Amino acid sequence: MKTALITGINGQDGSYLAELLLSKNYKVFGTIKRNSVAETQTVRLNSVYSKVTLEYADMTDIASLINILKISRPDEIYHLAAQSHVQISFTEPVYTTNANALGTLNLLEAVRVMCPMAKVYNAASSEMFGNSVNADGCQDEMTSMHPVSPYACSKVFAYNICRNYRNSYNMFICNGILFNHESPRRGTNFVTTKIVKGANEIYRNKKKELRLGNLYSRRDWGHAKDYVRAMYLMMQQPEPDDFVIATGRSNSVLDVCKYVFNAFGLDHTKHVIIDPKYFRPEELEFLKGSPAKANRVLGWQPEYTFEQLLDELIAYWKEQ
Ligand code: G4F
Repeated sequence: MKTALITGINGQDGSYLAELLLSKNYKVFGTIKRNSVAETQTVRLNSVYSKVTLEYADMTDIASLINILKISRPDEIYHLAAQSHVQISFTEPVYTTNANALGTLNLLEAVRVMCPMAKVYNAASSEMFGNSVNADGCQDEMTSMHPVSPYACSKVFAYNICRNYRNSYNMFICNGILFNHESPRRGTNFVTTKIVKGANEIYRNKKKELRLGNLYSRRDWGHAKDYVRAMYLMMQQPEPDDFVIATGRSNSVLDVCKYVFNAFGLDHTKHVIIDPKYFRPEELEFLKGSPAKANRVLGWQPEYTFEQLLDELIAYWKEQ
């Protein structure tokens, strides 16, 4: 039986990954960050709560990381914990950098000293590319990185320090450069869920409008379930490497609005209001990933289309 440790197990990806690893007979440990409302912290883990071992840990506190490594003795570490909201990273740039950049270094140092044979997956991000795009209109593993937010800068540091530790200490560390991925477990302040939840409230006459920021930015949206499968596959390779995980399709925020409002029988032009409050000081305009390397090396393909993903979100929020 293999043992896995998931940092940030109570997030969207952590919860799906825990389910996947348990189905493969792993013993699963996970870290959660203490917050003042403990009751709601583990709702995403309802289906696996009794089967995983949870410990408080904080990426900014290396002692807590040493503690969980000592308790769990993992074969595989999936490092997902982060301050993951791009706009909030402009409001809390120092915390974001401490948690995401130095937090990753804390983990690598703890692993290097305590269990250097453990494999490490690092949650890198398509945000790292900023507005750089290849001539073919995609981003891939070779695309240069020009981050445009404190979040993205912190992820570039984490990505690079992972490569540095891999090369310097011969550790098994891979970076998953994941493009946007969503699900019914996505937080309500990310745009897909905000739109579906908002349209549902308008449909039920609870609200009249939905206030959004930039409708013209484009993202490559996939389903979190497909993306955690890619994380697992990376960790089963003979050699550590970095992989872009994406669908190869780009849609605008406006496309999401049109599809979702239409599914509720609503006209988005009557309800969506542009509110500068949600504009970012610097915006990443266009993401479209090329998953060619992941297709070729990992045999990974997404199972959900953009429309199937939105249909699942709509069905979920209609039930709430
Ligand atoms: O849903 P978002 O907040 O996701 P964003 O910023 O692309 O980041 C997500 O994906 C990254 C991978 O590419 C992850 F690394 C990161 O952790 C996170 O999971 O925003 C998507 C787009 C942006 O262009 C934003 O400006 O939607 C635009 N948008 C327009 N109105 C809005 C809103 N975003 C949010 N959150 N809220 C709005 O009202």
